[in-house]
Amino acid sequence: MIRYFTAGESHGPALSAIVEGMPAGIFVTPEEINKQLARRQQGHGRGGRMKIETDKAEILSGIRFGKTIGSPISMVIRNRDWENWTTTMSQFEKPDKTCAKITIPRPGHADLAGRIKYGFDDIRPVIERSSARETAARVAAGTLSRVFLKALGIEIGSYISAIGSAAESSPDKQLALLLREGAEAVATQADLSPVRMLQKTTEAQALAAIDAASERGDTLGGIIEIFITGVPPGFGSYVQHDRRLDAALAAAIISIQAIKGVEIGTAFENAGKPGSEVHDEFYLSREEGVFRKTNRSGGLEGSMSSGQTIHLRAAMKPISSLVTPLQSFDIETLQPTPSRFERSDTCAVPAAGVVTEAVLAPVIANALLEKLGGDHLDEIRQRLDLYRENLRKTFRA
Ligand code: EPS
Repeated sequence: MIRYFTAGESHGPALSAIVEGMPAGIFVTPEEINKQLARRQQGHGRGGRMKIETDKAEILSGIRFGKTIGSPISMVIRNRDWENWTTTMSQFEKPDKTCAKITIPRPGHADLAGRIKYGFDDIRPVIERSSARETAARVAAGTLSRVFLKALGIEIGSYISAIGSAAESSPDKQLALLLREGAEAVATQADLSPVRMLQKTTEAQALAAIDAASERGDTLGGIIEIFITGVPPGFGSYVQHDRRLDAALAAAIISIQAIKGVEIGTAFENAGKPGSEVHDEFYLSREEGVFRKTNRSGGLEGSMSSGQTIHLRAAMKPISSLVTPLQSFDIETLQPTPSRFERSDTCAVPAAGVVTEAVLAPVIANALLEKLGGDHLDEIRQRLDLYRENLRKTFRA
């Protein structure tokens, strides 16, 4: 069972992650982790922090001669910005008079609920840990599972289908062709766009929308399309609530900062249609065995993988730190006051797509380990090859 924890404040010395339960024998390079961290920093509409940081992971344990050894893997991502925050975020010195308390919560962020929960008289500690900065550590941690899955022919990729009102007309044949290569082909193609979109017309509309939002001191959210290819049928289980794969996948996505909606396949569209226009009917052929001509279920049936491409959709709310203030109040004076601006992004939807890929990898890796077990990549690969071989012989017309 793969588990991970992250630690670190946005403006503290560093972020860190500990990943427990990775099987042994997986080839890991800092370059692969740093490639994913670099992907997370991209995107038109990212804020000033991305000009300060060049996120890189320092691996401190769990790897020998380039391969995992089954023990916990710990990593650190230094915050270059820390040198500008050593007073405000001092660990042991007492706050000096230059360290102004934050007493005006940002509507939409963790500020007010966090202050109430912990009873702080200064909202700074809430801002620091609730920041989307933490997702850098999650990308580092999730990349280990991503590499493990890739070695077994399972790939994860995403692209952005909407930013603000700029939304693609419908997934076109380009997406189908990319998915035939594997989900990473979708991510690679999306990465060529400054907003990680596949359609040039939608990209142009999104770039204009982001610039217009920035001009008026506003922010934008959007929709992320996530795909997982190569997952055989039968991962997850319907027998207990905490073994349902769709629930675990949805929970991982919803746990990302600013993600407020998750959809499996075209669930909300399906909800408005009769079953006869929704359920993916079964067909048989000698070459493919059982196949379907549609995938409205998003590759998940009865909370198990169906063997089709897993397709999830995520809705990201517009970032909560606006240059143009919203109505707020001062928690000390209880006087109405405009919200304060905390440096941020105009739009971080492209980056959030990279984060969704990283947080889903451990979920799929755990579903694979639950189904097949194993402590070393070679042992697990043998078991998966046998499972796939048996599937190839099943339901052959
Ligand atoms: C982010 C780091 C943060 C924010 C942003 C994303 O850095 P800083 O607070 O120093 O500017 O820019 O965080 C948010 C959008 C948020 O709402 O918390 C990052 O590394 O992704």
